[in-house]
Amino acid sequence: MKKVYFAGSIRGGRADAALYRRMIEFIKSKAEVLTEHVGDLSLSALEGAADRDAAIYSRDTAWLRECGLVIAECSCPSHGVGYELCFAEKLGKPCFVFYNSSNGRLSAMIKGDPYFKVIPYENEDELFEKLAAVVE
Ligand code: 6IA
Repeated sequence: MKKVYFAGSIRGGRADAALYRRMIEFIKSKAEVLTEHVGDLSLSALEGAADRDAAIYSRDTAWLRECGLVIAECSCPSHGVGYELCFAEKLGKPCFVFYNSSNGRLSAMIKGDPYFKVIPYENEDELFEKLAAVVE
């Protein structure tokens, strides 16, 4: 079974958390998701203790090494997701970057990097159709 690292904004803002959860549930019907907590609606976006952040960094980078591919939802800008994409690129992991082209703004540093498979969508039907093509 494919192992998916799903990336979505946490401290960058939780406006799309319910969408992340729907995407994660969908991916889980076809693959293993290592980062289910990204879709946890109760996850706090508050600053955490430095030692906790160090543990998160070390666990997430281990999962990035372990995964077979990265799926990122980038409509809500996030430093962490940008970092994860760059880290995954350096590891040679396939990276699929979704963003809502009607109301999202994607950084030129992601949109302009030919390594990333950038997948714009305008509504959820289109998003899930395109997501199915990635995980099938
Ligand atoms: O900069 P951001 O926080 O928006 O970065 C979000 C990305 O970093 C996600 O794709 C996660 O994989 C990773 N990440 C950030 N925070 C966490 C976390 N707990 N647990 C796991 N992965 C994380 C944060 C809890 C804290 C806010 C108290």
